[in-house]
Amino acid sequence: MRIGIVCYPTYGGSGVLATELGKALADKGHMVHFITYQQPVRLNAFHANIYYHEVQVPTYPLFDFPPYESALSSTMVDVILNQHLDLLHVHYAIPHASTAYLAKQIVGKQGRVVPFITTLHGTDITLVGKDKTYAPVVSFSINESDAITAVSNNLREETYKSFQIEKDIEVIYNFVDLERFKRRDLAHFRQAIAPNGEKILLHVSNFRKVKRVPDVVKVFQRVRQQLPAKLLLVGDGPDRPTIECMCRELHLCDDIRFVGKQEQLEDVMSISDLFLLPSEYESFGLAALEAMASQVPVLSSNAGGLPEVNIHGKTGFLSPVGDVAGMAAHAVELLSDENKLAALRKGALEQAQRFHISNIVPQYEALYERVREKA
Ligand code: GMT
Repeated sequence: MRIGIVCYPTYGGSGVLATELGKALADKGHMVHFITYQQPVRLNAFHANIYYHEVQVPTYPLFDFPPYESALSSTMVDVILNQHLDLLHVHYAIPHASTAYLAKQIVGKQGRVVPFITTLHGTDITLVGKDKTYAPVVSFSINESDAITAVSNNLREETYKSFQIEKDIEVIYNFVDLERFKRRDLAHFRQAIAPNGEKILLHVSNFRKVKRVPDVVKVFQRVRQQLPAKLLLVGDGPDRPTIECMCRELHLCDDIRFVGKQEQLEDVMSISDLFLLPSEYESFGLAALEAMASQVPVLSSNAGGLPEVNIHGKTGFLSPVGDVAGMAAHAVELLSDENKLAALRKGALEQAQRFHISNIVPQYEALYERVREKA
């Protein structure tokens, strides 16, 4: 098939998922056309079946806000017509679903029928999409999608609660490439981070409020009082300056490393003992899944779809949002007992296998076939 993928090209989970999906589809022989304003971060190697179309947004003195949506719709139209796309798959409803709707109408006038699939990822529904400034457009464009998917049962339910959706929303979970996120022995790397055999805790995010990164530091502070440990903070975002201040105030600078945005996430995962994800909300928690694939047990909140991924007592532990003391107690319990840690590491890998890329990508392909037949 000739598939157009529209996503945010940045480090966020929706862009990562969309890019990995496009790469997997290309490996299976489909022609994949990415349509974004920047090269997606994980689209970092040549592939004969992958094309990248950059959305150009011309500026003009009249525009306080250059009309990105119009530029995106026009680029979609151009790619649909010139690359003979069979369908569009847009990731993150805002503004991709409404721009796809517009592109579909435009090519329809020229006799081309191109269905579009909208995948809901999380904050496009639970945070931004709900905002009354966007809600009518989000609701309309989801309903106009030829198929809708959500990345967890929780997100599916949240979407039905927040919007008047008249269509079926199919759950297709996030996935992980177990070959890539395979735990490897990187003793030299581990030695560089934890030279005295300290335990390594890890957090990966975009440092937004919804991630509750201050909770990560508070949990680490409690753990550090009990045993020698290091904390790796991967990613970057608006809360990072606050977190840096917090580390200084708590005199934890020697034990906390900010490693910024990392492309070789699998290496960082391979040297870690525990993954912390105390989010206020998480539709799925792709980073937690990647940690589990690397045999890193997860201590997370029980918000949103996290209980569908992180199984309490098997792959890690769940705690109520903000329960820093509970999370720290679980961390100390695990890090002080090698047998328990080993059992959870095994459980984490077993659970990750359920979400193996080879189980999930065919679900998207089957959906594409159904949508194409109906169009
Ligand atoms: O986590 C973020 O803030 C990024 C966000 C995105 O849309 O890029 O991630 C969302 O989509 C991921 C992929 O489907 C999910 O695994 C994340 O749980 C979800 N984030 C939230 O719901 C907060």
